[in-house]
Amino acid sequence: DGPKVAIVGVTGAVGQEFLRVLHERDFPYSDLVMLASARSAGRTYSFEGQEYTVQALTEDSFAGVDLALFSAGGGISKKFAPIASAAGCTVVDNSSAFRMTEGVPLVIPEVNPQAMEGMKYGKGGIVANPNCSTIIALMAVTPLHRAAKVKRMVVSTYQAASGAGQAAMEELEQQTREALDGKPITTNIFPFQYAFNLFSHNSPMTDNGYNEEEMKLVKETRKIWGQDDVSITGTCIRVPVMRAHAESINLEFENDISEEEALAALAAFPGVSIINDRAANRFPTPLDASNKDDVYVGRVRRDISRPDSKGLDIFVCGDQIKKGAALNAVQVAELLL
Ligand code: 2RA
Repeated sequence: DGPKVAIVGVTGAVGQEFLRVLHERDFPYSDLVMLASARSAGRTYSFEGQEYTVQALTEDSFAGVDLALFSAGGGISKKFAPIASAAGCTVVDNSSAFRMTEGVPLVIPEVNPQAMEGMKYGKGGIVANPNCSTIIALMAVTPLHRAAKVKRMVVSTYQAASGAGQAAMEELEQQTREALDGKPITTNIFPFQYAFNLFSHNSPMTDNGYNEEEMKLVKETRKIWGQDDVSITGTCIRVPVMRAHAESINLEFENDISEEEALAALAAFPGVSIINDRAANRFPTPLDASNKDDVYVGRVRRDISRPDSKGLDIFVCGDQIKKGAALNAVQVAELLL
């Protein structure tokens, strides 16, 4: 029978999505262990007809566990993923803790499964789940990259509240009600109004004027594609949308690529759906992508700012909690079976 699976951070938005995705994909676990902070220990969840009691995460939590899905923040991963790995438990880590660590594969299963070749559950090791905005961008851009080799990528993201956690989603809803009722706006998560507003991504600023979210796009793309010479820049923005990110992407290629070739490459790529109806002016929206597995791509058009056929503009929407986190991690776990 299958692996004994631990979920670290089970009470969070992604932790809860892990359960939904494990069920949807009929993941063949033999047993489940639900781990969270001491504060959450004792809470119970019923899952697939079984009652589970959340246990406090400790150094001994991984004895006999074959596979652990982590989504409890970088600090918890940094401390406990190596302990789990040393205990023979293979870790799929959704945090940023090990994404750029030499020797730790950073994997989107449809893009670079070969990076985790030979890894199996129960044998220890860590696989890093990329950042959500990276996953969503690369699900759309990789088929185009394979068709005509991306030379430069410019990404503008419109990121959902879910990326900032359950509390941010709740605050967005509360503020929207307050704004509509003309009541004072509650600002606990962000220092300004989020409802009917948008702002530069809340990740820390770095010394080159880019925030960490933008630098993740740059660094993770190069590692996942195994290509350091691709030029990448981005602007990440938080927008008042609940759980799906949208991204506007401009691409420059080494080789020619037509709109038809681009659409054919996208249509052939697993995990990508196309909404590109110019006649109806109908293209992907975050609500099309919410709670769906696929990443949705549209607005595929030749970049008219170039004199050649080496430029495209596209627009992408993907569910941040699902393909941006929990689904991708469970698909990685399926490669460990
Ligand atoms: C965000 N990428 O959307 C983060 C979530 N991991 O803020």
